[in-house]
Amino acid sequence: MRAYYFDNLPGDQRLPHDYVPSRAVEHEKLASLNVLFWRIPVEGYEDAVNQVAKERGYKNRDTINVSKEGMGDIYEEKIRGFFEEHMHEDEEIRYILSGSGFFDVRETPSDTWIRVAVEPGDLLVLPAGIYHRFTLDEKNQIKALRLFQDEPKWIPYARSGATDANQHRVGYLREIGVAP
Ligand code: KMT
Ligand code: NI
Repeated sequence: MRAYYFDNLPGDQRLPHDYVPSRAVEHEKLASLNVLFWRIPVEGYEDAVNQVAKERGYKNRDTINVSKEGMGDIYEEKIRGFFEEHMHEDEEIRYILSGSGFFDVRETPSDTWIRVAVEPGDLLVLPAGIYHRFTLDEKNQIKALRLFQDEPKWIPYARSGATDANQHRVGYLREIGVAP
């Protein structure tokens, strides 16, 4: 996983959008936004992923294959949807099995995008309430385990005045010390 500030230039979302020179983002910065990260080699990943799942109470999982082949007719629509800025009322937990892509997360309070480039072996946890989006990169394929605590709740809430007031959003801002 590599994280850096998104350059905000227009153009294909699948391009890196890295400043020149790159403006790297340290793992400590991500930690201060409550974004968690583990490296677990894919070869024999089961035990280590099970251990994290046990510690954090992730009882359910499935696999998602984001690619034209994996999704068929809904592919373009899904790609657009993933890239619309949104939040969830639960954590978004992804363990990358193959392929690669970009999770963009909002740094708060600056409201700037941080781009997190993920690759196989990365386990990323986005906290409930964080504004984020996802895109494939130019390789156009990613396969990931999606973990969740109880019943999967995939509802994306597009950023709006309503999500700014959502209790999970407000709770998140309190947790990272941005709201009183
Ligand atoms: C999501 O919710 O944005 C996704 O599941 C993206 C694909 S998982 C790498
Ligand atoms: Ni999401």
